Amino acid sequence: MPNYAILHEKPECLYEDYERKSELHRQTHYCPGCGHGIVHKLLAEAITDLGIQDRTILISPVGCSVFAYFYFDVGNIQVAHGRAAAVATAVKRAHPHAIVISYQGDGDLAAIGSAEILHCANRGENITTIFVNNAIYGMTGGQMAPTTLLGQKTTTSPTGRDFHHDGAPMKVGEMLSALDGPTYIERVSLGNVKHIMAARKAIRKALETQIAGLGFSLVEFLSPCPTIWKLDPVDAQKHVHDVMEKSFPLGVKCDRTAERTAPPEPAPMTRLTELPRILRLPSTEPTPPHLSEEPLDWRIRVAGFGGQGVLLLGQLLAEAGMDAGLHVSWLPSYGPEMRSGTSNCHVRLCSGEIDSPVVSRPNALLALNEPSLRKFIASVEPGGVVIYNGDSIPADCARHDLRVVAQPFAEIADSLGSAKALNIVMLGAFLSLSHALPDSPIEGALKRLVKSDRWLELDRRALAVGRERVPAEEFVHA
Ligand SMILES: Cc1ncc(C[n+]2csc(CCOP(=O)(O)OP(=O)(O)O)c2C)c(N)n1
Ligand code: SF4
Repeated sequence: MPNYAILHEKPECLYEDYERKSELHRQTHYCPGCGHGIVHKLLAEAITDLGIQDRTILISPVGCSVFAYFYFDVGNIQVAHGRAAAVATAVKRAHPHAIVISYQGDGDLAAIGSAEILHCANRGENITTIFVNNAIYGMTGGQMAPTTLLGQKTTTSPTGRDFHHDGAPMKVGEMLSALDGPTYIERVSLGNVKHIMAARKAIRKALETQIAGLGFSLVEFLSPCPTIWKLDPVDAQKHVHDVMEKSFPLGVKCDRTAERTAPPEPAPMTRLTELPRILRLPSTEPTPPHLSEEPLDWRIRVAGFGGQGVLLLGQLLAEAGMDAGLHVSWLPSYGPEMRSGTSNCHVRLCSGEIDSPVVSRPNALLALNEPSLRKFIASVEPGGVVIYNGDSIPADCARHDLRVVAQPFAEIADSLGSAKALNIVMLGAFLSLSHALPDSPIEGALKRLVKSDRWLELDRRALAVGRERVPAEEFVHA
């Protein structure tokens, strides 16, 4: 009997139960013998052992590893194909103390995301990239990747990759190391146990590089994809060792850790709530509600047709909110048409930090037309505000738990000089009803965003009329 115990235990950093599928709580979605599973384990162990689980943010784009967030018990962001390095940059800059890891396949990193990774590495962003090179697009069924080997058959190179037609396999590790920006890049392999142990060390070194603030690190894994290669797991691993390692030499491609130093600690950001906001408002105005003790959290959806000024209305709210010292976000969403397509935007005005710019449960809806009212009214939070450009709310949309104002705002705007000022009349109505913002930041935002004097004058009148038409205390239940 051996005098040691074999432990099958997961690193803390992996969830105990994977909730992706109710019937498969202990199983990942990876094929048997897939390299992603091994890389996940090595990465999870390193995160746990280095004690960084609570501050790790894993960025996974599209590819077979798209479900990484079901497995890693860390902060997770799932991003569009190829965009991991760009998102990782943003996250790291916004949260310098987080450990930010982008986890990317070769299709993702070396094809669609090649520009992102190149510039991220060149800027020396202090992030770590886990690059899983299986020489193929796995998730989409086996198309040729930039790293596909010469002669390798794929669905898009059925007779084998041909140098004269398709160029040479891209050596990402060497290519990025030729830049001065990166600090540490190593190519490792999952081709046998000895190499897996070396890969284990490389992940740790890459993460330690980031923890020490020394800049960009990347580990490239030569990784088996038995399913698409049409090999059994053992032969696929052998293929990594016997074939892939010949085309992609293993080893450290650059290690500048000894010559790099961490930049000075970033100064803590002044929180907007700590700014002397009262100085920024005329002293004659009453203290607006957002400066009172009450936390403020306006989640506003503005919706209508393109050309109705939907986005400008949202921008005015966000700009004015910013001037009033609030945390704000403005997220436009529109179709490809320049005119008459649907258009809407999400606006948040908060006294605290904003968790997400997406407003899926608004407490205010400004609907500039009927289709938008129909589309969004059900999502408004009970007690929320609805301002609707129409004589009355259609009976089948009625809700009795909302504060609703329905008026022919376009006609009102038309009587002032142009139906196009509809958005500003509605803004006035909303401000009057909600007290969301005081006058002076709104005037400042109007002056900045409305460039022509003629329109500025008209919009000022439209704002005033909108306020008058909806006195603060007046509202109806639809
Ligand atoms: C913008 C965009 N283009 C194309 C796709 C289709 N697509 C999904 S995954 C993938 C390639 C995945 O290959 P790789 O990054 O090597 O990861 P693997 O699946 O091999 O792990 C492609 C082309 C997509 N999802 N989004
Ligand atoms: S297709 Fe390939 S990369 Fe994707 S899970 Fe299966 S073995 Fe892994």
